[in-house]
Amino acid sequence: MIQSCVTIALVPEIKTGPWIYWDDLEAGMAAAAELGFDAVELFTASADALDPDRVAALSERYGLKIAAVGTGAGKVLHGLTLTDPNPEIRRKATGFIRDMIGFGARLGAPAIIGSMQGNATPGIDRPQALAWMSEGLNELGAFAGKLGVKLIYEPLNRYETNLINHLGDGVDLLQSLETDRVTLLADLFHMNIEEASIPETIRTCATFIGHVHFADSNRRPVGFGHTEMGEIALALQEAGYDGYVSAEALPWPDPDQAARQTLNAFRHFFPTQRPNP
Ligand SMILES: [Mn+2]
Repeated sequence: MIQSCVTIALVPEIKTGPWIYWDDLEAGMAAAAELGFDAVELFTASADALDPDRVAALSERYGLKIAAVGTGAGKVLHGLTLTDPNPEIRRKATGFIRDMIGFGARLGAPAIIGSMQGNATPGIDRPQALAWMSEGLNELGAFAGKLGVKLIYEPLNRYETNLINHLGDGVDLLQSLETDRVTLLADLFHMNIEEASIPETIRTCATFIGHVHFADSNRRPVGFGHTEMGEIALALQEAGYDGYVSAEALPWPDPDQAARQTLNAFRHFFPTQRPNP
């Protein structure tokens, strides 16, 4: 069953970004539940920014699952990536993500590695950077497995990383790992920039896709851009994808309308996916 999800950003230092609800966990969850979302995805400053018991209690109260937790704050706030040439920084990046995996696992939620994958920086060749990333993913994937959760790796568009920009290359990377606990994130905004055909790529890579970021061509909520979502939604359903489609989209024109637009789009494109439509 494909389920609907909406993002909540809880990092005070970050004022703009592709998240629908902002700053107040309970208000965001109450609004998401009121509209009828199945789950929320959380973007927090660190693993100890929220008490997992409190999140679990809110999850229970509002009937919302925790779909995933983002790790991007490790890069944005602390400059940590898995591919930094400095081994001390790579070690800290791994530790930051390890803690986030632990936090998510308390809620049954996988952690997402997006911007913390970093880049092949000047002077470092891409194979070396990919080797460092594989090292990190192997260690972190095994750790996630021990805690009973998956780890989600997200290919990003060329303006955000020079490592993996296509889902197909993400599949090759995953197949080269020692761990089988890592899945791919299909972010429809990144894919709109990079893939020749989003539906075709979804069909080819379907068994590796563990999470979907649901956004239009311009990162606005689905329906506010020019991505042809019908074929994409069909490809996900025909491929038997049974995870979340999570609105990692700009809060345009405002969080409430962005959330409504997303849920309307979800119900339109995935009409048979909800038990109680
Ligand atoms: Mn994303």
